[in-house]
Amino acid sequence: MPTLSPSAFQARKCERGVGLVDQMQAGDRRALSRLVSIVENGGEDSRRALAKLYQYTGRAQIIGVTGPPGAGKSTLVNELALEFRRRDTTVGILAVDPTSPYSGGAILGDRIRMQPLGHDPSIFVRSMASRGQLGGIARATGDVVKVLDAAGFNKIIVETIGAGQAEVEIAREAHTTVVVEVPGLGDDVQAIKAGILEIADVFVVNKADREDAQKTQRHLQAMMQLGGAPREDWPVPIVMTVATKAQGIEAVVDAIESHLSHLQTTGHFVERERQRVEREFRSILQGLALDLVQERVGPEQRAAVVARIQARQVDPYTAAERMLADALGVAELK
Ligand SMILES: Nc1nc2c(ncn2[C@@H]2O[C@H](COP(=O)(O)OP(=O)(O)OP(=O)(O)O)[C@@H](O)[C@H]2O)c(=O)[nH]1
Ligand SMILES: [Mg+2]
Repeated sequence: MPTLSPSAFQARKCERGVGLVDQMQAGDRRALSRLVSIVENGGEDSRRALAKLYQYTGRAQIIGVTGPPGAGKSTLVNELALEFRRRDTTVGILAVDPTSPYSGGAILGDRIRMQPLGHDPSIFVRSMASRGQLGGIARATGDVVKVLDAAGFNKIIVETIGAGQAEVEIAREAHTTVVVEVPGLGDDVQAIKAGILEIADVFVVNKADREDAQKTQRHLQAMMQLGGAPREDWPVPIVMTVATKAQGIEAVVDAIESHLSHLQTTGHFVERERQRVEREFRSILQGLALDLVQERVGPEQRAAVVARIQARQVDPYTAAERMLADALGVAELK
């Protein structure tokens, strides 16, 4: 068998990624799964596939579902998906792995819990397996969302645990963020993370079958009143649910749909999209610049510069400018 040179091998793989986009557009589910994996792994294959499918994106409503561990997010997402299907809406679901990549328990848990959806071709479920490097998960999640968007799913639900920076970043990418709270996490206002108010478009108090659910609802109301005028003129609704009994689910879906119409009729939708596209373009530019430097400046040379910065022989601003200029083959950046 003739062996391919690394670059020819690379080229063939890329072509395959691009060909998969056509197959996916034609409704091929396996092509969709493969594309999701390619994009999750990142790199050149992923970039090419994304470049090809980008033209088909921008149609789905992206819904973030976040909240503390064990709040019932997956149970809720499962029910939301079923309700969307009853309304003839197709749904892609991404569960961002809340645990370390070594345990695998939560991933399996999510798969099993979401299994009833697995047989419906209008629902696609995927768990993001690994946290990867810092910030990597946010990048990978955004890219997989694009694949699902291009595949034509009307709603894309992304489940994350509302704690770290990556989750906040993912929430910023969503059109509508649902924050799930549960009763009994503590009675003081501090127990509900302050940052959560900034990202919530819909509050869900899940496990409303438990004592103190009303108290949690009152807390959220009080916090929002303290927060002043509603952001984007949207009064954030609080919906009580018992996800395990499918109670309150219709009200959550109604709230998600109302939020979308609100964004659209007020012009906030277009503005959010503009900000998102700009952020994304900037981060792609940054990534490319970094890749370029890493390709053209060897690791020893980069390490030497880091050592000189550490020894205060050069400042990092000047060093970065010089290194980028070197990589670009120009005498000076400005
Ligand atoms: N009593 C009660 N239990 C619920 C409710 N919703 C979910 N649960 C239970 O809470 C537990 C956690 O549910 P999950 O849906 O896995 O919660 P999660 O937020 O996705 O969990 P992580 O992804 O691990 O953070 C499960 O045992 C559910 O059966 C509810 O409304 N009431
Ligand atoms: Mg979960």
